[in-house]
Amino acid sequence: MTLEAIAGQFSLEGTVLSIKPLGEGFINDTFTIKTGEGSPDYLLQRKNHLVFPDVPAMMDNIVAVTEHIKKKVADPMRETLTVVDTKDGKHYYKDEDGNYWAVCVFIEGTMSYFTADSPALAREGGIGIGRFQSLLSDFKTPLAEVIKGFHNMRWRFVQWDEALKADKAGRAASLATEIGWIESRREEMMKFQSLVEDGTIPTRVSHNDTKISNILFNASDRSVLCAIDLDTVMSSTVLNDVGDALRSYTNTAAEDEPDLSKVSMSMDMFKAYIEGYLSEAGSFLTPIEKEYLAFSGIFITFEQVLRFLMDYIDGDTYYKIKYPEHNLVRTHSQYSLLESMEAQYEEMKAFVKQF
Ligand code: GN1
Ligand code: MG
Repeated sequence: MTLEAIAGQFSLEGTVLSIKPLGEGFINDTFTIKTGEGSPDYLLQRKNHLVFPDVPAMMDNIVAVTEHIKKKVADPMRETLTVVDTKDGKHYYKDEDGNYWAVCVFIEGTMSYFTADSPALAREGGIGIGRFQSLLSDFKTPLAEVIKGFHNMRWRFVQWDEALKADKAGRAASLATEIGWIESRREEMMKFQSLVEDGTIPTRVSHNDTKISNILFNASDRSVLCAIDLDTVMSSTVLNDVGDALRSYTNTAAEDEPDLSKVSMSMDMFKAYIEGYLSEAGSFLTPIEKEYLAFSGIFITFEQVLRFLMDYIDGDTYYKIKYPEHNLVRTHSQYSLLESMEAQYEEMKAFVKQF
């Protein structure tokens, strides 16, 4: 089926002029649909149903959450995503090959970034996620768990142990050092997981994939507009959002930078992100959540090292790769970031304490 025919399934305004690939998502394939003057442009996505086993439930989550946000903001068409239904009223289209497709309105006058180039941008990013969580703090509808145990370290270690045992690509023997990075931190990470499981750290609606490229900024003044890529919106802890954002905004290099001397955690970016975040979220966070803000960056960066390494061990089945060793390079790069965070942990904690 052509992209034009797929786009034709949705209730679009205007005439489709072109459909072109966009962006660098690791999971889904994204296209921009341009229409004529006077009608909006759109984003068309093929949702990866190997990663998201229940796309209809995921789309229900996204619609529920965005409708909730729309009721509260000044400009509902810009301050969150707008899902466009198919002509027969579904939030997705399933094609003849079993692929799932979804469309949302393209928001004009916005920018997105792959790395934070200034503390001001990091501060805005923090405001964006703090506001997102705050807008959803009274959201009561149960949300589907779109990916089982997404940031659940107990489950990640179950997968990890299985991956090592299966050793599908025959790579484990050559990875003793990297495997050691994971094992030496298992206990520390599980300790945090226990606090989530016993309710010490509360569960709230969170985004779960808050890297900077998943946030839109206004092109005019680089102020934050909204969080996009809502595929992983679920109940988890807000610390997962902060942690994943810290992993992204504070990194002085790209996530897959092969030159490890370029990779480190920027304390300036950390401070700016936390300041922005707490200006919105400070009012609803519990003291224990605040206490773990600095650790959240370490937790999610560790998880990312584990996930990239596990995918390499599995034979590169989850993340899209651009070259054969890509997942291993990502593993090393994220591990350098993790070590840099660990080295600056006391300073991070001391900064958060002032709030
Ligand atoms: C994926 O979907 P995307 O590209 O925004 C992944 C995140 C990882 C990220 C690493 C559903 O994000 O969890 O942190 O890659 N999303 C999923 O860049 O696994
Ligand atoms: Mg995503």
